Amino acid sequence: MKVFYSPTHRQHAPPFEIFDGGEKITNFEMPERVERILSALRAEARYEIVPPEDFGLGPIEAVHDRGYLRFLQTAFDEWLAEDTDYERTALLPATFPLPGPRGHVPTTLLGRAGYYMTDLSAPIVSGTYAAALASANCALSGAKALAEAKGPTTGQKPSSFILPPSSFALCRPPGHHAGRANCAGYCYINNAAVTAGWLAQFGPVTILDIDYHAGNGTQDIFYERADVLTISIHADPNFEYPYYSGYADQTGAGAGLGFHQNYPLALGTDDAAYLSTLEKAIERISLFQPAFLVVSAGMDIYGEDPLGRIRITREGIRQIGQKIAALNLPTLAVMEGGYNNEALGLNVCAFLEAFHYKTP
Ligand code: OKP
Ligand code: ZN
Repeated sequence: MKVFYSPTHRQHAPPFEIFDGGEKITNFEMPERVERILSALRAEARYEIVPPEDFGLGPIEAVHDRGYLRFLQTAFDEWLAEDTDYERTALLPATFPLPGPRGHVPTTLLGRAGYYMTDLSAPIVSGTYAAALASANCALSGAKALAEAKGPTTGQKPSSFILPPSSFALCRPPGHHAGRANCAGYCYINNAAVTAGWLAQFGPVTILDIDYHAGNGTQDIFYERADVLTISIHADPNFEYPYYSGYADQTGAGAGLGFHQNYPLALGTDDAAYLSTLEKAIERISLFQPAFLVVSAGMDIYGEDPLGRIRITREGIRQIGQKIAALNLPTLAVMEGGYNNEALGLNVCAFLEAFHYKTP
């Protein structure tokens, strides 16, 4: 299986995040995460680690607001250019707009920071934009590998393979909390959404988000679209971040009504309860009959995750992978969260196990 990875992620290493209650802590979303995954994958011969191709801004601008992307690109340097004497390592806003009409985008840096940054867990540092672009390119490269293997014009599966093609994008920073015009929760560019938007030119796409946290950015981006079915299984937002999105009654709007589905989970959910929820999600996907599946693969569902509060075991993660692979769709897994660095590599390997391309 091809794994798309770029060392550019290391340029994004925020020195802190502001946690619950305002505590300033070491950022959970650190470079070590993907370096650990990479070494676990390298230990198994069946993973081929390859660098991403550069897709340019086209596919990113197809799902993100241009003003927002421009802000991501220039905010840190603009900040450094300002004449102030306090230490500037990671940009965060201190003001936020109320929901409602967002007509005015302020021209000042701090005005735009509050406008485009919706919480305190997505600080912008000097290398954030470069790392976020490389991360999106990893996902797009993984998608291109699927589209090529599947044959974009005929839509036929290559007959010489037992399983449909699959690939893994070792993305960092993650993406599923990034909305059309905002960063949040360690996410800046929505890698899965960019990729699904790009794949949608070849046929209907499903994004299945199994990260512990609701994929609110993905929900936002495709909420009114019927060609991309978005599904998220996650901790109930009533008690967990991102709090305001991910509820079961949020099912899409306009042309997209019925094409978004949330499956909130109770505190302490175990393997059996999780797997029966996953069955329902899989039934919904089968009904939709997508040409491609993009999995937002967060490993923070793991019982020993420092941010997660459900109790999925590594064996459970393996079974989740098996059930998803049994859909028999060309599948791109995109890395999202997962913060138990010691366990992360083996958890990813367990998830990917059932997706291996088998030639007869
Ligand atoms: C990103 B991903 C809540 C603090 C929230 C942000 C979490 C972002 C998770 N106790 N901090 O979905 O893994
Ligand atoms: Zn998460």
